[in-house]
Amino acid sequence: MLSIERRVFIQGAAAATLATMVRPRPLRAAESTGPFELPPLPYAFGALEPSIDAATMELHHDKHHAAYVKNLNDAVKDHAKVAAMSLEEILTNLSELPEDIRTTVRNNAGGHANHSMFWQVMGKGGGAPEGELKEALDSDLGGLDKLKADFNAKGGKVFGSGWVFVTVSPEGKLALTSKPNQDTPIMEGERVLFGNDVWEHAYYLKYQNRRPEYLKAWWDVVNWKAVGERYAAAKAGKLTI
Ligand code: MN3
Repeated sequence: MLSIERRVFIQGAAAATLATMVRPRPLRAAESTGPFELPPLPYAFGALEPSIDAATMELHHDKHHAAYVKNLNDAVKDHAKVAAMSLEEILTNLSELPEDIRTTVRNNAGGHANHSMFWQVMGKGGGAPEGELKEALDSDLGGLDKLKADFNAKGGKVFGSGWVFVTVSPEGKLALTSKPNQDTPIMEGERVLFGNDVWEHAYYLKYQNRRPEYLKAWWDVVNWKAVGERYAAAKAGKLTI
């Protein structure tokens, strides 16, 4: 015969099991079923208004970025060796990946890396470049005003989807570049200091076809503190994506 304590325990355990069964699963932006996860947006969807509207941010993070993560997880599902690699390792070793998943992984690992960086380098009240970062912007890119003009001109020339990036060498030297689709300078062994997404999904709801207006407004939400931290990390050899 069961002791009272034991019966209470069993009843409690059964109730707990039932509760687990009927409780709805928590809703998440992306149901992650693989090694790669969607990083949470580090601010509210509306935090970058009016430069970037809340609806664009929600779609861009919760749908577009989430899709890159899901597609990447699906692609590596039957490739344990690739699934065990870091995002950075994958992006710097694309030519060694199995051919049947190479293009899918290129697009979606690139998209995952690019957007993970993108959320991080934006924010409200991002201040101004300081210290070594400011010195490098001045000496390598002609200062912030010239950088903005050159960066926006490059962004305006990207045909279709792509990104504009400022890369940073291990010595802290900066350079301006653009890439098509979800490619990233990481694929050539370089490091990305920051970048802007010029695909229409990044701005179309608010700016429609006026990409130059979006490019101009975007500078108001660059988080220079975060960029400064990435600059220091790059010089310390610790910047990955
Ligand atoms: Mn995008």
